Order: sequence, then structure tokens, then C-alpha cells
Amino acid sequence: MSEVNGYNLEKLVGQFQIVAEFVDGYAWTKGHINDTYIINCRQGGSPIRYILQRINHHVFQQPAVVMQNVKEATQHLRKKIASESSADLTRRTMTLVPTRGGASYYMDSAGNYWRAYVFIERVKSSHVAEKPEQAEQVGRAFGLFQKRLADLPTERIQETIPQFHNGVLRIYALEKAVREDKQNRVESTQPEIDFCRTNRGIVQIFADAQAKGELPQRITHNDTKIDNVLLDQETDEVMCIVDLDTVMPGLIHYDFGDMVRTLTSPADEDERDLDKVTMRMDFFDALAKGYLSEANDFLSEAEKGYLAQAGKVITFQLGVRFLTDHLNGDTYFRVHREGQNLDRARVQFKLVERMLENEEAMKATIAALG
Ligand code: GN1
Ligand code: MG
Repeated sequence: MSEVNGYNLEKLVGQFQIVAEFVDGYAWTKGHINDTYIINCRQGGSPIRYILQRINHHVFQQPAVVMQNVKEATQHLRKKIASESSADLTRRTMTLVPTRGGASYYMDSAGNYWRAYVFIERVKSSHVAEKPEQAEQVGRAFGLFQKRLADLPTERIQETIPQFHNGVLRIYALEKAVREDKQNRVESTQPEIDFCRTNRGIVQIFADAQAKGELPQRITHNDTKIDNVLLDQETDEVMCIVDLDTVMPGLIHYDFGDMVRTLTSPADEDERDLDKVTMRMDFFDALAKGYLSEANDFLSEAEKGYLAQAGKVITFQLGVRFLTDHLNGDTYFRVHREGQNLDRARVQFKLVERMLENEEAMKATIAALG
């Protein structure tokens, strides 16, 4: 099919420097923000695939800046990875396909921003870690990712979503949504709103530390969920880190925290059976070991001192964002069923409780490794 969701994929693909014949394309629905299409082409009789994406320009209001960052980050990472080993480079880094005019994105007549990547073959990704070793590998991969980007001058990378991790503003946005109650959902979400109000101090932790000048800005990924790590189908080796849209200067803690969120819980992000939402400390220990095996060299003592709190901060903030979006009528995170953002929020809050229970144990692990 060349027409999907009202977009003519064949025509769009034709805008890029793809030297192959279009066969068909279909939507890949896992991301919450952008639209992703997998494109099947044929080149000299052999199949070849590409990723075509429409950038959500309501969320990313400056798509050109996003693409500039993606270009800088992919080029820098490619150089680094190539200098370590040249084997399998197209599976170890993301490769942007330029437009026919040489630009990194194409804007259609309706004002949509499109980009194309080479499809990375023979890899898999998942929502949940199955073994502690996977958590260790993912931790090491993001530690290495930060390390590789450490010498990319921060001024080359711009902020794509201003105040993305500003938890204080996230709480304001929630209170605004509660006041407006556009969808009449406040009454049925009172326990979740109360949870946010009781625990709102959590958003202050990094704001205060930053105000005191304790934590430096580094180039970070900002969406380190396990889904964004591609593993080799046969060997489980980490091949590539994807989703570079939120690569920005920030705190390493949000990267570490999002790994704690997605690697230690055995439940899906929108699991309805909250008894399934637990925190697996053996997975945390493995993650911390993997991450610090790369990051120990460049992190300060102050940064390490805050690692054990990172999970609850990012998880709480994401829960606040899901709840806010539920109250606003699901305008930010894509939903596939009614109430999905509320389910997502509930899972995050349950996980925050589990993280609070395990905080001392997490501190002990980090102290022993640091
Ligand atoms: C969003 O679109 P996706 O799935 O890559 C969100 C992240 C959240 C994540 C939760 C730009 O990422 O912040 O952590 O969902 N991205 C943006 O799954 O808001
Ligand atoms: Mg993302």
C-alpha cells in the first residue's frame, strides 16, 4: 500500500535519496509522539527497508532544530564508533537519509516534517527486561552513549523541548488541568491527584541541587526507556540506541532514572493489574553496575550521590504528565484505548512507591560501586 493514514508513502519516499523501488509501507504504532512508517523497497531484486517518520510538530515545535541535533549527534557517534571498530557500522548507529536536495528533512505542502532513516535489520527491542544481564547491558550502553557525546561541544546541541524535565512546571500544568477539568475527569482521578499533591516535593530535589550548582549539564539522551535500545536478534548484544529527538543538554540523572523506571519493573507502562508493578532490585543492581562501568570515569561525586533518587523523580514526573494529559483529553501522548493515560499514570505512581521503599538499598548499591 502506498496510501497509509492519508499519506502517500511512495511519493514521500521519492523525496529522499533512496535508490530503490518502493514496494509498500505500514505504520509502526509503538511510539507515543511521532508517526513511524516502515517502508519496504527493492533494489536490484533484493529487499531493503527504510524508516519514514513524521515529526509531531506540536510536541517538537522546532523540527528543524531537532534535525540539526540529530545530525550532529549521529555524525559524532558514527565517528566515535567507527574509530573503535568499523564492523557493522550501519547497525550500530542511526543513518539519516538526506532529501533529494540534501536536507535532513522534507516539509510537505500541509506543513508536515518528514525524515528517513536506514532501517536497522536483525534487531529486536522490548518494553520489559527479562534478565538482569539485559539491564546491565542497557545501563552500560547509555553510560557509553553519554561518554561518547561528552566531547561534543554543548553549544552544538540545542534544547528541543524547553523545560522538558522541569518538574515544578509539570506540577503547575497538572493543577491547571485540574482547575479546567475539560473532560470531567477530575472526580474519578481524585486519588491520583492527591498522590501528586502529597508527593510534589519530589520534583524539588533536582531543582534545588541545580540551584546550588551541584549538578552539571551534559549532553544526555532524555528518553532512555528500554524500548529505545536495539539488541541483536541472535546474540542479545546492544547494537544501537535510537530516538535521538530529545538529545539535549541536561542532567544525567534523568537518563539513569528512566532506566530504573523501565528496567526494574516487570510490568508494561500501561499495565492495569497494579500488583504486577514491582521493583526488582537484582535488575537495579545490574543496571547500576553496567551504567557505572562506563560513567564512573566522568561523573562527579555529587552526581553519583543523587543517582539513587533519580528513578523516583523521573517516574513521578512522567506520572504527572500522563495524568495531566488524561485530564486534558489525551492531546499529547497517543492512546489506543480510553483511559490509557490514566493507566499509565497509575503504573508510574505505584512504581514511585516501590522506589521509595527501596531507596536505601539503591543507595547502598551505588555506594558500593562508586
Ligand atoms: C514519549 O514518543 P516516545 O514513546 O519516544 C515521551 C517521553 C516519555 C515516553 C514514555 C517527547 O516518548 O518523554 O518518557 O513517551 N517523549 C516526549 O513512554 O514527550
Ligand atoms: Mg522518545
